[in-house]
Amino acid sequence: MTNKNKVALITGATSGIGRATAQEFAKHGIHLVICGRRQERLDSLKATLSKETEIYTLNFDVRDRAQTLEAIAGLPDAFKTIDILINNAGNAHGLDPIQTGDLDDWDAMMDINVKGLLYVSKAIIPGMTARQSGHIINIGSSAGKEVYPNGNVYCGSKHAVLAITEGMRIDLNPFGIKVGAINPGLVETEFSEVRFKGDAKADAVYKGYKALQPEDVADVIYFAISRPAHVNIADVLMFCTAQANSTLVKKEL
Ligand code: NDP
Ligand code: 8X3
Repeated sequence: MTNKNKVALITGATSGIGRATAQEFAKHGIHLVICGRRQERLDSLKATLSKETEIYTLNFDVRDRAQTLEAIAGLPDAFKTIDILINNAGNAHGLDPIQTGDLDDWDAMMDINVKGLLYVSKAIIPGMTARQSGHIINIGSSAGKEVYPNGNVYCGSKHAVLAITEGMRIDLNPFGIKVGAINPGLVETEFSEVRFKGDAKADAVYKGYKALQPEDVADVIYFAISRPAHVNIADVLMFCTAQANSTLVKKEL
């Protein structure tokens, strides 16, 4: 199915999976609303991708409900009709046992990964239901299917993303809106730098094996949005070959 000239809004487009998805979508002529908090990165991505498609940047923090709703409501006419929503913004904050976990980390993960995804969706779904068309892809995680040691709250936030995805698919079914989740395992992005707050521990996470690259996930996202109208990719779990599950990764050190 051609998506040329459709409009996609991608949260977390300043880095990693979101940026790779913007790059992939641009190749196919999809018009893009790229979102994030780091304006200089949005500007530089816009400068590059404008050679291929129409780009609009939106700077907001998904934790801020009013800012999120206002930013999306204020989109110019050419970008207002969102056909495809990629709910990708999110991160892990910390990797601590529940008894010593940091409350600010917990707030960040629940506020960004769960509530932020809901705020963005709330701003966009009414347009989709009115038009009786649309496609929403939520970026979950293998951590949404399996809990691992010290993953407690991050895993909880991603389990919530999967439950919300299923709820969206049920409630939006009468409107013909597609909803699905793409759930990667380890992907080499800035994810671990954020999780470990710049600590050197982050360097070890992707050493000794070939992790998924953000482009690998973007490929699958594009595959999902380019199926025929009657096909909905509801749920994908993807790992790099070296990873068998959340705790078993074959490393050569
Ligand atoms: P990155 O850290 O590379 O990218 C995270 C993106 O989220 C950035 O663009 C960042 O933009 C945005 N973001 C973070 N917090 C906020 C906020 N408060 N408001 C708005 N935007 C925000 O990580 P990934 O690309 O790896 O992560 C993308 C998604 O993929 C996340 O949902 C993550 O949980 C999921 N995932 C990642 C895996 C991995 O191993 N890397 C595996 C499975 C799932 P900015 O800072 O500019 O606001
Ligand atoms: C990111 C993958 O294994 O670090 O969601 O939780 S993991």
